[in-house]
Formats: sequence, C-alpha cells, structure tokens
Amino acid sequence: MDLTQIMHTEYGKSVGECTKDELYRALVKYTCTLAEEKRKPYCGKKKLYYLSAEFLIGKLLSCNLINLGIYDSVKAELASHGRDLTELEEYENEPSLGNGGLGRLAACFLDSIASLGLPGDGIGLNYHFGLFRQVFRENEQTAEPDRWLTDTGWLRKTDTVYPIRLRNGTVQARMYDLAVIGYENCVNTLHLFDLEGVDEDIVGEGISFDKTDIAHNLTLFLYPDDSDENGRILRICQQYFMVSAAAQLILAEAEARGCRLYDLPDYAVIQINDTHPAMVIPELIRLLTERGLDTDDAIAAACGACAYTNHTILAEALEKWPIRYLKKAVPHLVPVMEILDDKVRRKYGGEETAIIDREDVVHMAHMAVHCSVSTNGVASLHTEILKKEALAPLYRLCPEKFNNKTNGITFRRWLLHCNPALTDFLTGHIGDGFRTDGEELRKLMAYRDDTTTLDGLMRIKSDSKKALADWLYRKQGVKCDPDSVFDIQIKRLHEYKRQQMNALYVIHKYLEIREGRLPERPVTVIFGAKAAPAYVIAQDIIHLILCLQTLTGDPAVRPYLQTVMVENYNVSAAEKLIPACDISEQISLASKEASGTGNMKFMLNGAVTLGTEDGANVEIHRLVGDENIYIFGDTSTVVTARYKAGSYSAKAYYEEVPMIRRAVDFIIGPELAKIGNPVRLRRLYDELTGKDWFMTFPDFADYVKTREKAYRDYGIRPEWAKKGLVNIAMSGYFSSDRTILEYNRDIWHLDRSPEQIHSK
Ligand code: 26V
Repeated sequence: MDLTQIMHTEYGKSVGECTKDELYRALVKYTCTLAEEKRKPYCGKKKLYYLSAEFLIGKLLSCNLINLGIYDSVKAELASHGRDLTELEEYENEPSLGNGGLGRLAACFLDSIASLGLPGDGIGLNYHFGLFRQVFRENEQTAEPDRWLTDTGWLRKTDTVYPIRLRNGTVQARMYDLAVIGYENCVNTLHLFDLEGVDEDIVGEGISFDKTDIAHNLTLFLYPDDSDENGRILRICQQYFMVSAAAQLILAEAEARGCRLYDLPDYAVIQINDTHPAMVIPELIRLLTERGLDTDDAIAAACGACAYTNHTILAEALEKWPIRYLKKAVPHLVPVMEILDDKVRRKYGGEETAIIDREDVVHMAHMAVHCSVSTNGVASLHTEILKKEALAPLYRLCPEKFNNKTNGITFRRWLLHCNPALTDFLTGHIGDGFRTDGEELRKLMAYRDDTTTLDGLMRIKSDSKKALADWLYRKQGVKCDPDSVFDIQIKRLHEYKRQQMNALYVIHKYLEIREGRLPERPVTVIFGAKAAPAYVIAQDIIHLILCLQTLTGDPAVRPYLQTVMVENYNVSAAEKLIPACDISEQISLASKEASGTGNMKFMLNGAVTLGTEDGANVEIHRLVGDENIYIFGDTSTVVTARYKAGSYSAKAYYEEVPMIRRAVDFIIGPELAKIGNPVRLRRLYDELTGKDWFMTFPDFADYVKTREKAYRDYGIRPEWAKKGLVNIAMSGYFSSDRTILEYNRDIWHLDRSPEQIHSK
C-alpha cells in the first residue's frame, strides 16, 4: 500500500497532516477496494444463504486487514509516518447488530464460510441503532441509543429494492452490502436490508420511539422491546420485512443461475438462524405459487431448501405468534401457515406436533422443523435435550432430520486479532497451520512439561492482564491489581446464566474478609453484561453487582477482593477481556445454556473454565479432562427431574444452609441499604428466597468449594500454566471452520473449488 499516494489523492495532504478520521476513511476505502478486486463471480449452482435477525460483526478494520494478509504491512507503514493503527482501531465504531451469542455466532460463521471458500452470503437487517449503549448511573443500568451507522463506507448502498407487503400498505426494502473477507481466501457478502424512509427523528427519551409508526421505524432498532402488543407486532413486521426481501433476493439469484423454481433445493440452501427468520418458509411458498407453481410443488421446493438451527430450550424464548397478531401484521401469510398446519395435522394428527395450536397460536419452531430438511442443536448436550425433551414429539416423527452441530468461533478474531502475542508465541512453537486448521493446536501438547514454554505463556497472560488493567483505568477510572486472579463472567444478563450466584459468592467472600478470614491471594471478579430494558430482575441483579463494586472498593477489602462491572460490554470489550482471563465463569444451570461460545474464546486464550456440565462445557470437559477444568453442580438429568417433580423449594435451602442465608440476607441488610435501591434489592431477595427458578441454592455450596479449589491451584504455578496450555492445545475443535465443514458435509452440500481448499 502506498499510504502517501492514497492520502494525497484523497485529501491532498501528507499522512502526518491527516486527521484520524481522514486516515480511517482512507483505510476503509482501500480495504473495500482490495476486497472487490478479490471477489470472484460465482458460477456454480448451489449457494448458501445464512438468514439471521442478528449479525454481531464487531469492528471490522483490523480483522479485514488480517484476512487480507496486510495487517502487519499496514501497521508498519502507518508507523513509518508516525501514526498508530491502534489509534484508528479505537476510533472505529462497533456495529452492535446483535444481542449476544446468537448474533456473534452468525458473524463467526460468515468468516469461516468465506475462509473455507464456500459460496454463502448472510442476509439480515440494517438496524440504524444497534444494541443500546449501557450507561451506569447511581448503580443502575440506563440505556442510550447507539447510532452505529456513520458514513464510513463499510456498507455499500445497492440499487436492489424489493417491495414488501404489510397489512397497512407496501414498503420498500433497499439492500446494503458489506464485504465478508475470508482469511486468505474468497470474498462473500452480508446483505443488510433497510427500510426506505426510516425516520431517525422519531426516537424519543432514551431508546423509546413510536412502535406503531411502522412505515418509519421498521429497521430503526435491533430487537425492540416486545413486552407489549405493539412491540410484538413490530417484531413480526420486522421479521417479515427481512424474510420477504431475502426470499425475493434468493429467488432472483437462483433464477439467474438457471433455477426453474421447483428445483430450488438444487440452487439454494437457506439456514434459518433460530426461528426469527422462519417466516421465510411460508413467504417462499407464497412467492412460488404467485410465480405459477401449484401448492404442493411450492411447499416441496421451499421446505427442501430450508434448514433450521435451534438455539434455546427455554420456553419463554421459543417464539409463538398468536394468529391475531399475524393477521394485524402480515395477513397474506396466514392462509399459507394454515395450509401447512392442515397438512401436518392430516399426516400426523396429534396436538403436540401441530403448527397452530388450539388457542390459535403459531409455534414457529414446530413450523421450522416440519418444513425443512434439517433441525440442529448447537452442542451435543443441547441436541440430546432437544430430542428427548424440548422437541421430543417432533423428533419421534422425523428422527432423521435431527443432528448436532457444536458451535465454534473464528480463530482469526478470537486469537490472531485479539491476542497477537499468543499468536506469535504459538507460531514460534508449532508453526502457523492452526490459523486455518484448529486441530494443529494439539501440537502444543508436546510442550506441556517444558518450563520455558510454560513461563512464556505465563508472561503473555500477565501482559494481557496489565493491558486490561490499563484499559479499565482509561475507560472507567477503575484501578485493579494485575497480580490478582482475574475471574471473569461476561455474557448477556439472564437468570439462567446465574450472575446472581457469582454475586452471592462475592458477598460470601466479603463477609469472610470482614470477619478477618483473609483469602490466600487477591481476586478481581469482573462482570460484563447488558440486561434487556424490560427485564426487571436482570436490572436488579446488575444493581446488586454495581453495589458490590462500591462495597468491595472499601480500602480494607479491596486488597483481597475487588468487583468490577465493565460498562457497555460488547465485542470490542470482549477482545480486551478474554486474553486477560485466568478463570472463565460458565455457571449456567445445567440444561439451560444451549452451547455458549464465550467459554470457547476463553479456552483458546488459555483461561481455565469454572463451570457446570452445561452446553459446550461438557465437550470442553471431555477434551481437557478433569485435571484442566473445574466442574461443579447438579447435572442436567438431576435438574430436569427436579423441575418435573416440582419439588424444589428455595425456602428450604435458605432456612437450612447458613452460608446461603447469610449471603442472601445481606442483600436486604443495612450495608447495602446505605448505597442501594431498596425496592430493587427487596425484589431480588424475594425472588431468590421465594422462587430461585434457576436453582442457584442447590449448586451454591459446591460452587464455593470448587471456586476455592481453583484459587488454591492458581498458586501452584507451573501446574497452573500447564492447565492453560492444555486448554489452548485442545481448543482446536471449537474453530468455527470445523463447525462449518460439518454443516456443509451434513446439510448444505456445497461444492468447494479445489483452489479454495486450504488444508482440509
Ligand atoms: C432469548 C430470550 C428472550 C426472551 C427472554 C428470555 C430469553 C432467553 C434466552 C434467549 C436466547 C435466544 C437464543 C439465543 O441467543 N441462544 C444462544 O445462542 C448461542 C449460539 O448458538 C448459544 O451459544 C447460547 O448458549 C444460546 O443461549
């Protein structure tokens, strides 16, 4: 790259004279040009479309430079002009077009699909405001709009516009494209549809807006609050807007490649990411009949092209739409859903596998299973639970459709980009094959007893902890001790993920320290979590954690125990936190976390997991063995049985276990009353003692014991470093490249041209 030339042409200035903004824009433009030069027209037959309401892509500049293979040269060239790439990385806005794991998974998958040279595009929505910006005020979360869309240029406005029919008239969907640059391989596209005529001025106080003004708000916000009827109808309109545009694009592209509609499955495979895009099925059927296919052919063509991924067994998260709402949003889709329901009922009878139930509610997951060729879970335990419990009646009807695809993460972002020191270290030891073949990391096992290697790993971890401490200080003025154990839990706030149990541990420890029982070594407990604005108990838990941050800031306590709540946790924050972690908290109630992907990112960066036998933790455990993970708590079998028996009494644990009572009573005790909001704290106390739906009390004693054991082991240095090494070495299985190869082998069946095959 000739930066001098570029800056001269763009701005008529030298590199030294350019502002950060000018430099950043020029680099984005340069990257996009290189990507377009690399893009090859697709001449094959079948193509994948990954449909998702969320793509949590994170910042793009550095990862794109890495994937283009020019990161080091660009960095060096900037440096030769006295400029720093880090400064531009920090300047970039993060597109937070997702809530958490599901959206981040979609982004990792796009990276792997392109890196493996597979023909596959993403399709989603161009939200003007991504996930809200979290600001802490008086120990509470407040939500502010996050307008990520600037004119920086990653997004390219296209001329493609599709009409979208809604009940109150037709709106227009314009397609914006974003290059998905594979690692030293091909370039695919993420298509984001946007409503023509969105009006950003209708945003009011915080993140409020008129939910009924569909013609102006449709793509304004990611996942708008759907706690009321208007919110839910907007959500349906948003989903329909996305899938109708997607279906029109898919059909247009397939026809251009020679598809004659009834043979759609030979030209397109549509992966439905959770049920949010499931309406693509009836929409395709509607469009295909409109274009002349008879109903049965249209159903066969649409269903033969679709595959469904389930991401949760939580009943409250499985989408069910009352016909009444659907009629208010997309009345023309209702007859198609009724036909599908009728066919299913005729074929199988039975209420529990029906698409539309007796209360006239559409079960989106049921529709997705019936009307597709594949249903997959996202970790082996999760898939087993789907088969045996959550979707058991459907599994009995069509067992051949069910399969597991354990999630993965892209090593490009979660190792090469976020931890360059570890990347170089690994390359020095085992070569650089691991960048495209995760299993190569196993070669590191040869060094498990090599003290120089273990020392090197400890140094890298210690440097990352120092860097995190600096960042936390710069970002939110918090000082923490990099020599303490960094114990980190970062993920969306949800009761099933049990941040409240971690907080109870902090209280338990705080009380011990107050009594003079000082821990062997200092610990910094770090949280990062956003809570849905309408999720009251989740807000209460954040409030408790923020109060604990204040309490453990007490000079008498802080040298031993510190609590840090990272404000506005997002992908960029994760990139700083993950390399610096010693202990990765993965403590969901067994059976509830479908997979988790943070657990994999921590493992890859040499942290040791403290977790339950849930989601992908089970597979991590199997890979690293008992010695290299801290497992505690009841198994999913016990948990499921306890739910079925209806025998759980939080009150009984509270009354019988003094350690639990003491920690829980503290929530409404005098110390917290001085700094906390009594309404929030009392509500949380009542919730825990009266219900504790996610069963923190039965696991608490084992959690405390196992956590203490991990802290003790942390002090036994070479052995601890060895645990980190084994975690890194065994993490290759969790490369999203492996996951995507499995999707392709079992579901998509796309051709990979020989020159696009790296190593496998
Ligand atoms: C959504 C909601 C929304 C309403 C309130 C309760 C609730 C509970 C859970 C969810 C999650 C919806 C789907 C989802 O994001 N699943 C996540 O997908 C990840 C990628 O597969 C996986 O790693 C996580 O375990 C799973 O929770």
